Amino acid sequence: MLTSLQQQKLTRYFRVLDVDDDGRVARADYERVAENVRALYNAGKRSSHHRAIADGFLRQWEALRVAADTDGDGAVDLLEWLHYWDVVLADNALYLAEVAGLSERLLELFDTDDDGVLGADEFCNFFGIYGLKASLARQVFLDLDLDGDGAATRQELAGMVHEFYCSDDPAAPGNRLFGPLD
Ligand SMILES: [Ca+2]
Ligand SMILES: [Ca+2]
Ligand SMILES: [Ca+2]
Repeated sequence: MLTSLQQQKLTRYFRVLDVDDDGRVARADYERVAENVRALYNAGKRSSHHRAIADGFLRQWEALRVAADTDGDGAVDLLEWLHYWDVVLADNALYLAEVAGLSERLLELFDTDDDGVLGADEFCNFFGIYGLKASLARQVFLDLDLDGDGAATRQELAGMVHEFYCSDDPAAPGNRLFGPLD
């Protein structure tokens, strides 16, 4: 069973992924994010780099669709999404794969200066591809950067992701990984 804090956090995450704001997470949302990442990297529309980015996002979408679109209508609605996470968070192996995947993906996509950590500007890019404001990203980053060194390491990211999914402490900074809760 998801706690009410987990439901709030996962609902926030759902709203972030629903880039076109139609109340469902679907292929079109992932395509839009892939396009934003392409623009961020300034990759040409037909370049192999663009293909690799787009393919990566479409693979993610396919995996989510197969696992979470239980009524088979080609989109994941909020109830399907919450049910999916209820299952994943109750299964240690599934959970570990998700968490490792998310923090690795954040570094892989956004550590553009290749120093192995996410800086504030890189974190802003992460929010940016979902159409979220840089000012919000900076505020969240300050919050997450507990030791104040201006960088989020792989280990810190994994900790935030873990707090995001699992913490039941309303004050845990990782709760706001995808922005403030309503
Ligand atoms: Ca959508
Ligand atoms: Ca569905
Ligand atoms: Ca970096």
